[in-house]
Amino acid sequence: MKPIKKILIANRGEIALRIIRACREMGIESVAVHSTADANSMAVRLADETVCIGPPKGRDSYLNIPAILTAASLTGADAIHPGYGFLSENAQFARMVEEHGFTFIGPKAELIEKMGDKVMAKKTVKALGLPVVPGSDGAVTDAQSGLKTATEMGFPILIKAASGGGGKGMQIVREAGEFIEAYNRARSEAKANFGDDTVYMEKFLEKPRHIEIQVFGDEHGNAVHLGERDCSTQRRHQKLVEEAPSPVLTDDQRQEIGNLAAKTVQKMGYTGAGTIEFLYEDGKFYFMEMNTRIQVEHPVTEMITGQDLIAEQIRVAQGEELSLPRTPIKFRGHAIEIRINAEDPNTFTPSPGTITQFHAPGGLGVRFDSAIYTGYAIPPYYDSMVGKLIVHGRNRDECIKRLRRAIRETVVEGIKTTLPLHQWILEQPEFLSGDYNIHWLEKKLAERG
Ligand code: MV4
Repeated sequence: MKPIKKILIANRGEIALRIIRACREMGIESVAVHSTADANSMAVRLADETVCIGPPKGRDSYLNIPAILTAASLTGADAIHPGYGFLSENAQFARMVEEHGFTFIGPKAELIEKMGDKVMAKKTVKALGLPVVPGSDGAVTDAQSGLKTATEMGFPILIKAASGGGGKGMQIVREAGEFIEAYNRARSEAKANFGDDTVYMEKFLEKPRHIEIQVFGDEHGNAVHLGERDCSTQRRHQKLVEEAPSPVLTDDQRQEIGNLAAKTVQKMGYTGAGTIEFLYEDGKFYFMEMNTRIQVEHPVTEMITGQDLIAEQIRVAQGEELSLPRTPIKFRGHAIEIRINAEDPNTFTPSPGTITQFHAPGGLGVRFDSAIYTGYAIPPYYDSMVGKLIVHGRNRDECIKRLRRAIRETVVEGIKTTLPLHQWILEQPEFLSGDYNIHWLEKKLAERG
């Protein structure tokens, strides 16, 4: 046991606030580091201590490892929470945090590294029993052997970057004649984007859903799953709506894939919060990636389980056993999260600026996680997400109605937001019936014009 008394939060925005809230409830002191652009942020107001770590640009501040470690030393923090994005899946950072004598609130650096390499990740989880998409079984190192494998597998196939993720550098190949060119393009894009031209190949699934399982492991060999989140409503690899439970899974399917995911986590010796992402098509799951961080959409799981996932991360990081009920965790009702971005709801052009009026929605089953306030100036340097509205109901229908009501109550003036887009999504018959896949929203938006 290494009790944590003070946590430095290496992040900004709503997740910094979320972590400060967990700290305060646990009697842990919080340190908010911030860029010069975030001096007036809510996290800076609410943290116990603050340290300015650099100029606005991410690479000079929230990605500035020496500045963050120095801030941790100066304030006497004993742990660092990386949030999501920024340094959260940087194995080198996790390693340096530990080498400097701080606790990294996340899994061991080796596992971050392993899951960051998509070829290695796939190999690892396949050996531990997770279903994977049929494919090249490792890297494709030359065009001719790649073409041979692809022809045996049958087209269409997808070429992915080993160091990729998030969809960058993927190439769909629909027939043999296109293969060589696509292969070379995939390699050079992978090199340009990630500094690594290793690629691998999979059978292309045409209409899958994105269903991910929330998992947790501790240092004592315990592991659990907390059910799934369906994140199929996305645009350009940005999730817009996340919900749990998935409208298409049965309880038996949930327990089967959930237990498989938890077993995998246990066998890997994975500690802390993680998410195992799957593609789901025709009743079957296929492993896609494992995220070794807390995710934006974690509140959806908190709403249906009643468990505080950030508090659990902190407990596990200080060496405690999981406090989450070991199987089976009780799931209650339905939850949906919408991401509110400071963007034009039609063109998706970023819309930073000053919020002249703000009123948060409320009432039964409504949660608003955001760091905005009236008079707050949204800096133009970071991600455009300014808040998340998460709603719980006894069932999906009640949840959707409550969400529509909560959106109508929300007032954000002075900037454009994606709130009207969400109200529109919640009127679409495909969304209402749950009959959507990862391509649905983009197709629907194109039809709308
Ligand atoms: C796929 C796929 C279809 N078949 N793999 C996109 C991001 C990266 N993490 C993996 N991705 C995909 N992999 C096979 N074999 C389709 C996608 C995909 C996707 C996946 C999840 C959410 C949104 C997506 C949008 C386009 C493509």
